[in-house]
Amino acid sequence: MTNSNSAVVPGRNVVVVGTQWGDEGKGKLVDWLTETATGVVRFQGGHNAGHTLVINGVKTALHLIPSGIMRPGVKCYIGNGVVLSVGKLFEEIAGLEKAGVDVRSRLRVSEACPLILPFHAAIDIAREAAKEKAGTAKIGTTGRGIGPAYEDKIARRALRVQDLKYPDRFASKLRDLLDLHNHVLTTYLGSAAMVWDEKIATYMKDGAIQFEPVFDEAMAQAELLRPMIADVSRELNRAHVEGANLLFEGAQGTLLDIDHGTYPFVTSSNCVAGNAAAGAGVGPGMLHYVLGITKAYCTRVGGGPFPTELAWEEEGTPGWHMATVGAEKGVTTGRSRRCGWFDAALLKRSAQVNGLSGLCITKLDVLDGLSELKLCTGYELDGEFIDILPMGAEDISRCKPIYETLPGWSDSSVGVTQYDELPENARRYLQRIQETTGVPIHVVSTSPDRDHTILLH
Ligand code: 2SA
Ligand code: MG
Repeated sequence: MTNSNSAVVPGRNVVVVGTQWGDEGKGKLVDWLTETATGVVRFQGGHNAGHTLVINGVKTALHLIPSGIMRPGVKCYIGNGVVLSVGKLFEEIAGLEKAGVDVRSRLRVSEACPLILPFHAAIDIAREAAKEKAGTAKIGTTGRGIGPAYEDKIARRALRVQDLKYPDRFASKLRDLLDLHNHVLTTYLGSAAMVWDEKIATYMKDGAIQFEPVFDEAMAQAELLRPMIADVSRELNRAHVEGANLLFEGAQGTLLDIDHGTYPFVTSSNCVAGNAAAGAGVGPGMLHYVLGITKAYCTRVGGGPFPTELAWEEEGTPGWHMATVGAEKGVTTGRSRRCGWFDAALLKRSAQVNGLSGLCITKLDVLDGLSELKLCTGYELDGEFIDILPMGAEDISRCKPIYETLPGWSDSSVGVTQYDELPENARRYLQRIQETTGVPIHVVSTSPDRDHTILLH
C-alpha cells in the first residue's frame, strides 16, 4: 500500500456505509470527504444516529442533519428513506445555529419522509419495558421511536412531511393513528411500569397520548419547516446533471440492517449501500463508489449476538483497553458499547451486501499499546467451518470464532498522516485485514481529527 496525493476517493458520487454495528466513524469521514462534495444526503434511519465530528478541536454531535452541514456552502439533504422527528430536527438546528452554523438555507427535507411523532417513541420505550418485565431479550433500541415509525410507513398509514402542509388532512390522519397507537400503548401499560422521558409525559393524560398537544406542536413546526421542504429526489437528479459531487451518508451499520443484519437485533431500515438509491430517490447508476467504514476492532451498542465480543468491563483486558482508549459510549444515548476483536468473516458479508469499492479503517490508534491482536477469520458452527457470517441472530449466536494472532505495536500511531510512518506491525495488521476481507483499504483514520487521515490507492 502506498500513500496517495489525491484528496478524495475515486468516483464522483460516493456512498459511505458502516460495515459493522454502527459507530465506525462515518461522521468524520463524510465530513472529510465533503472537501470536494457539493451535497451530502441522509437516506435512512432517523435521530437514532449519532455522528461525532471534531473540527479544530471542537466536538459536534449530529443525529439527523447530514455531516456536510459543518462545511460552509455544502448542501444537505434528508431523503425520503429517513424517518423524521421535526421537533428533534429543530433542536439540532438550534444547537448548530448557536455555534454559528447556517443551516436553514442549506438544508432540504423530502416531503415524502414519514414523521416520527411522540407516540412512536412512547411505544418504542413501552415495548422494550414490557420485554424486560417478561424476561425476554430486549432489542436495546435507542428509544427514539424509529421502529414504530417505520412500521407505520410499511403499513401505509404514516403521516409524512407533506401532510404538514394541510392541517385538516393532518388532523384526520393523526386521529386515526392515535386511536390505533393508544390502544397498543394501553396493553403495554398494563404489563409494565413505564419510565417516560419528560417530554413524552407532557403529551400524556390517563395513559394515552392526547391529540391537541401533538397536533398544535406539529402545526407550529410545520410553519418553520415549510421553507426547507423539497422534492429531494428531483433536486438530486438535477444537481447530478449539473455535475454535482454527492455524498450519501449511511447511518447505523450493515449488521444492523433490517434484512442483512443480526435479525431481530437490528434497526428498522436498510443500512446497506443499495438503499442510498431508494432512500434518496436516485437511480443506482448514480452511485459510483462505496466506501465501507470499518473500525480496527468491533463494537456494538444494544442487544444481540457479537461473536468476537470481549470482557470489556474487566480492567486491564484488551476489551477494556478498546472501551476506555476508544471512549466507546453511544453518542445518542450515552450507553456503553460492547467491544471485541476485528471480525474479517463479518466484513466479508458486509463487503458482499454493500458491493464495497474500498475500506476506510478507523480508530487504528486505539490499538496502540496492545501486545497482541486477534483477528477472526471464520467460525465453527455446529461442527462445520464457515468463513462468512451466517444470517440471523440464532445462527450467529452459535458461532465460535476462529482467530489468528498478530503482534501488536507500542509506538503511537495517533495523528499519523503517511502510511510509511505507521508502526510496522500496524501496517502488517492492515495488510492482514485487506487479505482476509478481500477488500482494498483506501483510507486509514488515526484520530477523530479531520486532518489525521491517510489516503491510499
Ligand atoms: P433503534 O433505536 O430501533 O434503531 O435500535 C435498534 C438497534 O439499532 C442500534 N442502533 C445503533 N447502534 C449504534 N449506533 C447508533 N447510533 C447512536 C450512536 C446510538 C447511541 O451513534 O452512538 O447513542 O446509543 C445506533 N442507532 C441504533 C440499537 O443500539 C439497537 O441495537
Ligand atoms: Mg454513531
